[in-house]
Amino acid sequence: MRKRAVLVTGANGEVGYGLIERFASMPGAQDMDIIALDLKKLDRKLRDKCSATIVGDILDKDLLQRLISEYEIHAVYHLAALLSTRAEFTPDTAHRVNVEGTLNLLRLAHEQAQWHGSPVAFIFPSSIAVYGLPSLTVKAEVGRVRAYQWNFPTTMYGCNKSYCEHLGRYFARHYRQLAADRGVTGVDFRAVRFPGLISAITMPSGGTSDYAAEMLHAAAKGEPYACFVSEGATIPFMVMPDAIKALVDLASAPAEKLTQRVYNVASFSRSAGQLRDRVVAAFPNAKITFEPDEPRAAIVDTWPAEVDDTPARKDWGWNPDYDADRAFTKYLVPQISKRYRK
Ligand code: AKB
Repeated sequence: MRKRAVLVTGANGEVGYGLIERFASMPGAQDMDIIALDLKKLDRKLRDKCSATIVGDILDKDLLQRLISEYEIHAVYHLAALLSTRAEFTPDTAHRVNVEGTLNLLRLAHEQAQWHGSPVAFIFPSSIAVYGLPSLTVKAEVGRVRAYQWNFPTTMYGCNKSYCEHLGRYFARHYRQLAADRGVTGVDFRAVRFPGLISAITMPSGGTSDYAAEMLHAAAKGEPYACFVSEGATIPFMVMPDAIKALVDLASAPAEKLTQRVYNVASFSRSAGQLRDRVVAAFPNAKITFEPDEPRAAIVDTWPAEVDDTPARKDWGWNPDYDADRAFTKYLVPQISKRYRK
């Protein structure tokens, strides 16, 4: 008999790296096959934690069909995506990867559910990029934004994530609604809207919130850093351990507890200047300047300064382990210092 499998796409990315590490340490890990799929060969440190590491494209339908034939997939963590800055340079490719790739995975989840007869959890990282505030004045006025407010994305990535949230709801409740043999859709779609994520272990690439991590890693390496947003640019952030916690906690929440399929999750909001102050406090020789790249900075200005994550706290007990103080003192600074210690 085939073991129950969890498929992680974008496994070599920042979130994938942390998620596979977490899966491997969970009780019962040996009872679950971890299938890691990425365009690039999986990092050596992760390969031995996975039952299968597949170098492939989520746009390759033949590959996905082979996964359906070989594994009994009960959960999909679909992390593969082109992030907001990279997506602006290649919007058509971003649409294909971020939307058509997601559609392919939703179809895979539906087909798997039909084969083994139980729901397939489809865990999806959406983003604060789905929001679009029209000006800094409005951004200052609106304060903590709720999930249904200001859903006017200003980037291809934000449009992609917003549409994929709707696709997930569609597959969870309406897919094949006119078919004679409809059956159950079987796709248990659940999403969190991530803020800017900061990892001490990996470096981000292609995001517009990357300046926080770039600043910190540069300081730890003793390299100068020119920040591409202004000192006052403020958005919510979260360190990677809390991002992994959010995905795993949402996935394990009883379905009857959930009143939504898409949730805001928050940890701490800080301006780029406040982040600089914390970085300099930890690395006094850090050379951090502010040289705004106006178009990229303007994207960050459309994202909310804070989001309201009350529904996640009420429905499935969301509660971050790291506020700003603990993020720097207990995770970022000690881990990054160890990473770059000469
Ligand atoms: C990005 O900057 O594109 C991402 C995000 C905010 O979702 N980190």
